[in-house]
Amino acid sequence: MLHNPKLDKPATKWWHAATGYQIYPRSFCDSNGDGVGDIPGIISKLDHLKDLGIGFIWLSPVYASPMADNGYDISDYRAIAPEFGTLDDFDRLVAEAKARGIGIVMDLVVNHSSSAHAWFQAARASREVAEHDYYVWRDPARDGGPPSDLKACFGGSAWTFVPEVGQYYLGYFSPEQPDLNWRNPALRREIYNMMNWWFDRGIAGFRMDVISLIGKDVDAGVFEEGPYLHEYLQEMHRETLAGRDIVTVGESWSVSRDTALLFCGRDRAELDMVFQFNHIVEGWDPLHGKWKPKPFDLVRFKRVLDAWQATLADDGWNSLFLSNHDLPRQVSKYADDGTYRVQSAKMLATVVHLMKGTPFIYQGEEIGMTNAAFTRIDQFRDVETLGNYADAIAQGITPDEFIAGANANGRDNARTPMQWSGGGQAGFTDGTPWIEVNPNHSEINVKADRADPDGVFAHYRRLVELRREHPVIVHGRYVPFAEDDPAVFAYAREMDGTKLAVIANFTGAEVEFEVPEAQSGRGTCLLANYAARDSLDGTLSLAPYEAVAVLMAGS
Ligand code: TEU
Ligand code: CA
Repeated sequence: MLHNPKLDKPATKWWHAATGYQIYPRSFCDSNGDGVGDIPGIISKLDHLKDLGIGFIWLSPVYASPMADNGYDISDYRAIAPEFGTLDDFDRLVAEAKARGIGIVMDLVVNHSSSAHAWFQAARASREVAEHDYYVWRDPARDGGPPSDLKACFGGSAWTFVPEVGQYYLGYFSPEQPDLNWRNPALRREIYNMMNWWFDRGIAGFRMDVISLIGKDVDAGVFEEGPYLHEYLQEMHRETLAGRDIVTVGESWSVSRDTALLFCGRDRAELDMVFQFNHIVEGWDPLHGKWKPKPFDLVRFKRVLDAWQATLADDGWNSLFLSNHDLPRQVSKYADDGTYRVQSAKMLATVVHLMKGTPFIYQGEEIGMTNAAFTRIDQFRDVETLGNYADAIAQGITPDEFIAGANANGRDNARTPMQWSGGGQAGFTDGTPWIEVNPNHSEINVKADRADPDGVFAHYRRLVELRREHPVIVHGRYVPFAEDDPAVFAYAREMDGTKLAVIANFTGAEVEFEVPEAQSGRGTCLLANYAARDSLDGTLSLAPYEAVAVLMAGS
């Protein structure tokens, strides 16, 4: 075979062996009793994260914002929201994290700004100013109505009329989040300068919000992965990312196995990884989406994750996650948040963290936090839930039906306050929290879990440590087995004669599992959520949600 220099093994980067941790600042820790989490609160909890062993924090947006979408609507890209703190607090966070070996990865939200951004305020007042073209404007339809019937993600029309200029602007998510016009080179320059300004403050990278939308062709109706996307990402790379020892993760709800390497292939000079959602959307109703989840199907779920492992086996890099601030709590969604909460939270973590890629822990996941169980619509806070509620009621869905869907899959599940202790308001705040704490904090909290040597935290800490200790976890080839087993998730990782086998029972029942001949053997148990096993041979009787990782001998 001809030697292709592009396919040489890339240098190992710090983030290959690191574990990420996502903080949703509003819900993490409130230092001043106003009910809203803040940066000084985060600093006060850095030792918790150091103990966990993580390499970097993905910090959801802390920029100045009217908080229509909790910071995913930025009104000043170079300022910190006063309710979260000051720029000094932010610099202190970077320094204090760095002193603990932790990088700060910021959230880059540049598909849209807030409607309160100075650019938009200028843009909406006149067609003559340069900023007008920073946004996406279209003339009214003949009847004066919106240019198309495009719906906004958070309910209502995606088009909003501004009488001052006689035009509609695009707000793909909501009217408070006008889309930026990436076709305008001056706008792109502004964004690159802003990114470099943050890099100069010492950040470790960016998570890029809905980045696959920036190359849209509005008139052609192509929004996701539009014709200009990769041109812009390559320009962004040249202008800001090149030569820096940082990490980038692009969020994309559309990226597929066919397009993943366009973002993160090593010859592309674009991004390091993508957050893809194929395994998440697999569990949604094809017609009614997230509000009507389908029953969990392990075989299909494995098929999606196995396929992504195969696609990015030799080029690109996977991000590994089941949870974030937009998703339900994983122990509630994929496992058992009742009787087997602790065992099943550990099982999920084992399966995810021992795959090839960079794992992300969402705040509270490391103690097995569960979904909220709201009963009234006024308990919800999320713009998506509330916006879709109005639309759903108008379509004849009953409030109870809607609330059931929101409890199963709504975003507020992940946004109830971090449960630090069993005390009042879970130790999150001395005041009244912006969203109710989960009443189960009396039982599920950091203090109690960490005091237990068999707690969920101890298991996560071990997983994070194992990744640093064993190159086979970072680089080994992923080899799934028993792919058609409806109850067990099983795979091996292999490298230079070393083999790690992972076997996990995804059900609340005892399961008999026949170890395939090729995977049989004895070794050292690296991790288990029941008694250690060192022999994988013949028929294993797996306890409910049992998970085991064995480093095979002779390897
Ligand atoms: O999310 C992208 C996005 O498309 C979500 O709205 C997603 O479809 C939804 O949450 C699934 O239920 C990103 C951010 O992660 C999210 O918090 C923001 O609201 C959104 O972009 C707009 O910035
Ligand atoms: Ca506060």
